[in-house]
Amino acid sequence: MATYQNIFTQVQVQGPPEMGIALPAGEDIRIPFLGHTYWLGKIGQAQFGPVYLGVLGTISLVFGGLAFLIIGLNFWAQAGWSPQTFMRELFWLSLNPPGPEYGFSPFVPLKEGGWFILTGAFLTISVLCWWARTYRRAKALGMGMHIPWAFASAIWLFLVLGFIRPMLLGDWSQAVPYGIFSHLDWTNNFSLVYGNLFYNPFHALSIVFLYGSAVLFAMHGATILALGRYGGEREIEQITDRGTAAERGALFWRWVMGFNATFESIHRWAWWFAVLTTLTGGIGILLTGTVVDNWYLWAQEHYYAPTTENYDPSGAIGAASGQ
Ligand code: 07D
Repeated sequence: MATYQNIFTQVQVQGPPEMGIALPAGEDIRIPFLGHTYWLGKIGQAQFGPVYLGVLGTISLVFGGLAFLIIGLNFWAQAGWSPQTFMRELFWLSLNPPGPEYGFSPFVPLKEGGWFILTGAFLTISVLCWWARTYRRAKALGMGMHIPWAFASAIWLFLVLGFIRPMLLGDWSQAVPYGIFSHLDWTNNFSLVYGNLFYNPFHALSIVFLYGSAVLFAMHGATILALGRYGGEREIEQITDRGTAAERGALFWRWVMGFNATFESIHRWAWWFAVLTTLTGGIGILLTGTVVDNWYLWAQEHYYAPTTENYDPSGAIGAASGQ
């Protein structure tokens, strides 16, 4: 019976659910939410469950659900409790932070931004409990801590945007609103107010890692799929073998670009690129308005944005100096 499945697998085997390793008595609080679906099997494992929810998972879902509910009810109130208006205006509705007159006070009337603070607190509890859950489940399974630390990097950016930076500036109104278009407008506005975020080197780094992650993921995903006919998806087993899918993949990249990542190191490349996207991003946002007020002026001071002295759209200066 085939143990490994990939996108080319045409046969779906169904049997009694695979329960995974046995857990010590008293610790087995997995919810027997179990079954098989044909369509899940098309994109991954056909079996779903059992789900290990536990205390942290339950707290996380409750607080995440409350945050979602508060946002939804605020939207609904803004729509005058009309379902039609709610649906029509959904993308424009927004739960906004308190105005600057409230500073960073935790005591703000609910309708003036208090709901926003409460939502942020609940969402943060939810995200942090989910993080602790990834940590504890990874430990329980004897895994490395790569997933929790990567997730922590994303949470770092989330906290910088919604809590740490507003706290440092003593101003809730700096936080990102909860709304579809409103958070897009916030993002655009942030860039404009602080002199064009493109000139923030950490935003640039973050983009490098974001785009780099996409490229690495595409390269690696494509390589493994292309090696599927040789069992390439059995990645780790193949690291040291010669004449295998792994060796063909390595050879391909060495032939094409003179260098190949190993089957192990490609995952380190991908992990670091993904983690550095939000790590550098958080640094960039934290510096904005705290250390640097205008990235364009900052770039002029550091000789990589044109100043009135060296701005020369005609190219005449370069031509005169023989460049
Ligand atoms: C946001 C944080 C982790 C999220 C977590 C999830 C829940 C669910 C549930 C509500 C994604 C928690 C939430 C569990 C919620 C309920 C119920 C990760 C996040 C833990 N930019 N830009 C980036 C590009 C421009 C601006 C990053 C490109 C303009 C601002 C990235 C372009 C302007 C910020 C990036 C471009 C501008 C960013 C995000 C091109 C105006 C940020 C990385 C080609 C539009 C953020 C340093 C990421 C950042 C950010 C890319 C242009 C503004 C690299 C490609 C010039 C204000 N931009 N950007 O992974 O980190 O986010 O900046 O034009 O804050 Mg930018």
